[in-house]
Amino acid sequence: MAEICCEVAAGSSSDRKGECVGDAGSRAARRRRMEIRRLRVVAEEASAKRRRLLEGDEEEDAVRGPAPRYGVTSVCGRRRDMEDAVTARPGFIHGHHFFGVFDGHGCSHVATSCGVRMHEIVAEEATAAAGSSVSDEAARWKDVMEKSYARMDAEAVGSRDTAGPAPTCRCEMQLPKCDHVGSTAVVAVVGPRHLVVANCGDSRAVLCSGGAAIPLSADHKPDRPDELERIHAAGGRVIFWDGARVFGMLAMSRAIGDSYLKPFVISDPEVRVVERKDGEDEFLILASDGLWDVVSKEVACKVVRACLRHRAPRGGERSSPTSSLSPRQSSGSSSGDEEAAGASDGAASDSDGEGGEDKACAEAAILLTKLALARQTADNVSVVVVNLRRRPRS
Ligand SMILES: [Mn+2]
Ligand SMILES: [Zn+2]
Repeated sequence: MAEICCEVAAGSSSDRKGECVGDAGSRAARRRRMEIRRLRVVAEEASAKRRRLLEGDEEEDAVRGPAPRYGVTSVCGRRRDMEDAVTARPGFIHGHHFFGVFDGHGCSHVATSCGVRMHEIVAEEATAAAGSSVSDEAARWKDVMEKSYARMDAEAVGSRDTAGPAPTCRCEMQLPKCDHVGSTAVVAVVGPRHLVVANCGDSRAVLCSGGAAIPLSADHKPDRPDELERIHAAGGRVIFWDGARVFGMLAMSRAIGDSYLKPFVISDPEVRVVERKDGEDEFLILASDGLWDVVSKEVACKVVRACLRHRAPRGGERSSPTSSLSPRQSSGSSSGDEEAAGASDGAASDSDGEGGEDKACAEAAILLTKLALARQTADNVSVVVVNLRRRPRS
């Protein structure tokens, strides 16, 4: 990893920068700067507290603690264009926390729209659903997510027709009809009792619980048997052209946007609602395929566990989070890691306070990203790590 030159740029609220510069043996191509955008999140606590998703708030308050600790990275990597977007909004509705990874294709603007809008839409739909007669929380969240994805898709497709700030994106050059643009969307809502994961496309959510790496999403690939059947039933075809692609074009069977491939490519999410298991649940990882193409969920969970373990207890001695990696993976990376960690000092709020952004989780996300880059991922890499261990109430 030492040969990777990466720049860790803190979020807009901070102008700190850190750099880990590769050794002299670096190839020019690898010297390309990789921006790690650490997204500083402003919790919208004030407005969120006024909203109520669930009934029986007093009871719910008993299991609500501070926002979970989390860390986020999103890097361009070896790609020419950055088309991923990520979102973290602790407290986006009362007692619930939103995380999302959006991996764009064709251009970045649909992923960017998802990053800006999805949590707002989900908050609106969840708030509206709070008054509904559906008592089953899993069914209610499924409905909320389905409505939210449909609205997000309509906005993404419709936004090209509406007036707005002049987009500066690449697909502007493909006008008049630029409908060959879309994005994956994997979204996690962490509630007091449940984890809700909605997915459309091939980004993934993995839960580490009881020492096991548990997938909470299943990729929408055109050759997945049920997806293939659905596409055929709609009159579509899947052609193998550098992998299975809908009409030989898109390598996924569901996405936000991509109106040119409707109704074969749909935006309906698959939704999983799982109960939280305190004592077993460790953390949640959301990431784009730039990570999962080169890092298995088991290895990813090992890396994150090592980072979180070495961070606890707070203020204690900490060894390198890379120490449990194989020599090849960790060789030469320690100085870079220290600088990356140092660079995050200003932006991360450590583990205390209400904020939720956390150094250990940020380190875990950065380390996973570096591992993907070291393993020659050809894609953008975006990673969100959410620590599911509850903090004691202050
Ligand atoms: Mn990707
Ligand atoms: Zn665009």
